[in-house]
Amino acid sequence: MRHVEDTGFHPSDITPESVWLTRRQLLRGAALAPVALAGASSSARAATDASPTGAALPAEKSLKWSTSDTVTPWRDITTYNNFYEFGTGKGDPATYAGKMQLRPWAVQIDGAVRRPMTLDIDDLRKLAPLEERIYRLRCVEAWSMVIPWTGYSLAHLLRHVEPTEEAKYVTFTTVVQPKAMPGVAEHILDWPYLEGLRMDEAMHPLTLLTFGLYGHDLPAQDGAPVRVVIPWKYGFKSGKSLVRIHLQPTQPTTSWMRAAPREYGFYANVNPAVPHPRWSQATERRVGSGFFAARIPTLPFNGYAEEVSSLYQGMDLRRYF
Ligand SMILES: Nc1nc2c(c(=O)[nH]1)N[C@H]1C(S)=C(S)[C@@H](COP(=O)(O)O)O[C@H]1N2
Ligand SMILES: [Mo]
Repeated sequence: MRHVEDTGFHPSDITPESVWLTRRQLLRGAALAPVALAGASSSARAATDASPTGAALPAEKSLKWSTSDTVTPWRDITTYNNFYEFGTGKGDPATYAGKMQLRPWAVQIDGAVRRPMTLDIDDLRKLAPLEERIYRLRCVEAWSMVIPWTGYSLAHLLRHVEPTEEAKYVTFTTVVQPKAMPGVAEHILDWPYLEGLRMDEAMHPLTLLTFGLYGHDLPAQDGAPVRVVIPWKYGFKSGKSLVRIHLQPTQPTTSWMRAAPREYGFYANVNPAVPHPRWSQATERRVGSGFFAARIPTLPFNGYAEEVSSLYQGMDLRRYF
């Protein structure tokens, strides 16, 4: 699949991850192997709780950046996840992620910077004041949530390492812990999970380096101890459990681009105008509002057009999907 030339964009090429995976698994002639549910830790058990668990993470509430949409319940945010290192089922991350090793944890920031460094997670967290911001997250599979995230703008960290003129793109590398992650043995994607942004996207104040949700530490299944959240893009851009942030002159090839280049582009801006042949991208289902609840219209840039559309002025967003 990865040798297929990218001949440009066709609306019919956009396939939700689940459909694409089914096809890929059929091609491989194998379903995902069942994995024993041994030793699920307290963190995994906590995922079934109705209210927040884990260490409190005090933060200033941000009115400026927050949406007023009804917030998705904690239980849904922590039990309905995509984190393929733990398997492709929505419940797999909550079941298995408790085995993840979260300390010690360091994040390396390097590449086109004057001050490359490796920061311990506890120092990284203190680099800038924490804010709670309520952002939407919309998966390419057309489900969405409204989540009170805690973090600070990634721009604080990027300025701290002093990017050089060569820094045009950012690559996010996420952790691989084969013993804790049953999905890693399955070649669902090329691990580690890689994502990326253009430098101006990474510097946009909405791009959040995220340490918590609901005022508590991120549960492992939501990307502990640190992830990125880019609210105007499809959820797959939001890499979880980051270990490296690399600045570079060229556009990175992300894991999803490598897996299915005609289906997953680098930009992945939420765009209701581009339909899928079997279902529209124009609406979404809010997780937690009931499976049969009315679908709601998806907004361009996931509702953040006012803040970010200027980043793409003059670009053909059908070509750069
Ligand atoms: N490392 C890693 N990060 C990841 C993924 C993944 O499989 N592995 N899935 C992505 C996808 S497709 C989505 S929709 C969001 C889901 O985030 P949530 O489970 O916190 O809602 O995480 C993204 N980050
Ligand atoms: Mo997703």
